[in-house]
Amino acid sequence: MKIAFVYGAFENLGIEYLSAILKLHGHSTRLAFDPMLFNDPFMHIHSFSKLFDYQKILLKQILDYKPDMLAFSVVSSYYQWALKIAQEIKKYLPFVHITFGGIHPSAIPEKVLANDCVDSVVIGEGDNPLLELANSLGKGKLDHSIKNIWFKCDGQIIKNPLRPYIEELDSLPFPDKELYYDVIPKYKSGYTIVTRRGCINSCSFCCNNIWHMRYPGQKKIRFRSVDNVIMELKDALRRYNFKQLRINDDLFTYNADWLKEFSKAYKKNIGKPTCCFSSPDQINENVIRYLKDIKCYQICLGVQSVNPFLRKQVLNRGGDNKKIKEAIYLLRENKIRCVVDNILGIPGEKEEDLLETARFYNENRPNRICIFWLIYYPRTPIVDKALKEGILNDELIDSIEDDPYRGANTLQNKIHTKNKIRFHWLLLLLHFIPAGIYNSFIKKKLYKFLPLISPSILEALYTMLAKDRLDIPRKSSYIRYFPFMRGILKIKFENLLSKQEYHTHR
Ligand code: B12
Repeated sequence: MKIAFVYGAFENLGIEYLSAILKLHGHSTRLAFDPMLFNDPFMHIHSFSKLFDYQKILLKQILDYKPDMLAFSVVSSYYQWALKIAQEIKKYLPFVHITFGGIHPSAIPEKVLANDCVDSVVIGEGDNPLLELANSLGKGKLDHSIKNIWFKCDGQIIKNPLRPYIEELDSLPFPDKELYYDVIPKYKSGYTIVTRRGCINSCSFCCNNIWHMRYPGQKKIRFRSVDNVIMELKDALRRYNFKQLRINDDLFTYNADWLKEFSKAYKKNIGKPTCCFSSPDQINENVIRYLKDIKCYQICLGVQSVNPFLRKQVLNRGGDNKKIKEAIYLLRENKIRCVVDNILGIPGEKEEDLLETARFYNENRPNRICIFWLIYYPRTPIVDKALKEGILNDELIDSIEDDPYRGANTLQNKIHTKNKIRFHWLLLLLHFIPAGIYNSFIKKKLYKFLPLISPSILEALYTMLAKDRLDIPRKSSYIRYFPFMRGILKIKFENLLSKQEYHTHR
């Protein structure tokens, strides 16, 4: 069977795992990659995104490959994009099987399957279900009883139950990196890995809640063995000689015993700089020692809010401000860059809470403050909270399920009040203004004069250009710009020329 995975902008480990298991069982796979230039959640410039629009090229690539199955990995932000491609493909290849998997379809399978262009939806961990689907299609007779998959059959929806989680993560083949590197060779320099699946926390805005809901009573987190992770990394080092390692685990520092064993083995066998995600309450002297051993140059801490009420009661997160402060100082002392993630637009958040955030960071100054506007992802607990408080209504929930990202992070949004954009600017300005001046800026309420347009372009430029920030993992997503900009313009120019030639010949 020929299977084309369809995704955009970023490297996707989920797809790499799925491709690996399919290849291991004799299927062939290909990545249909849309670079989504100027059109991803970190940088959106409408006119530029139109100029570098890739959809027609992508469609042609898919049609040229002549796949037997199209597999879409769908995060909520790409749901509409995925539907559009699937609809177009169905016009040319009406019998190709199109399946949607990943977090968005796992949250709202009924809605996703209601689209004519979607033949099946895979819920939860997709490795074995997708393999069984490919095998069954390969035999020419679709098996409608595959666990984790919902199908449409004679006007009915077949809702198969989920199988348990894969207990032995070591039994999985290593992710198929070639799938991505064939398309974007530059991604080789930053190797991406997960050492576990799942997360122990249940933050109200986070999609890990979807997994907890789909797999009730099962372990929230499963670990690969240290040996297995090191084996993958040794192999990767030999093949790609990567320059740095990006660890995608939601809470990498969780489980100090595992971390201790890993750091020792990593130091001995791999020794490349790393970056990872964690939370302030996880950071202590011990953990720092292990992070130093794995040459961690940057850690991204989920703070989300420095207001204790919002953090605990609304976001369902632990930790206190003392701990956040300590984490920032400990990291600074040990020369590990500290990036803090914060959410703007939390239900119940007041102007004073935002000023408190600005004052807190002005005092403690982490290396980088990242701001994410709260996006209500389908079926996360914070949606229910917002519904109860009248922030959302049924109609808005419907629109969120169709396209949460467009609605929430832009100026046209109906959910967040526009004046909060000024606080986004205010927190961004902290990187450019000395502490004293910044303080009077707040005191004199000068932030009221900040513009009401999104600072995302400045943020992107800052990420790309500031020298000491060159290593931010996010920056890796900008690697794709140059080769694809050139490629797209070349194709568009050639098309234009061939059209002109056509006209003159006539
Ligand atoms: C690393 C990471 C990133 C990276 C790379 C993202 C990427 N691949 O596109 C970076 C830093 C760039 C990033 C950016 C963002 N991210 Co992010 N990210 C993650 C993180 C922490 C890990 C992803 C990962 O590697 N997982 C490991 C793999 C093995 O698991 P998996 O992807 O879930 O895949 C399995 C199943 O889902 C399923 N599956 C997946 N796809 C498919 C497809 C088919 C056909 C099948 C059958 C099965 C299947 O099978 C896979 C194997 O078992 C996740 C949280 C998480 N734990 O998943 C958030 C997460 C994916 N990100 C999230 C968000 C919101 C974002 C941003 C929008 C941030 C922002 N607010 O601006 C951006 C934009 C991302 C985008 N693509 O649109 C959300 C998505 C929520 C949603 N409903 O869409 C998540 C779930 C975190 C959360 N808050 O809940 N992110």
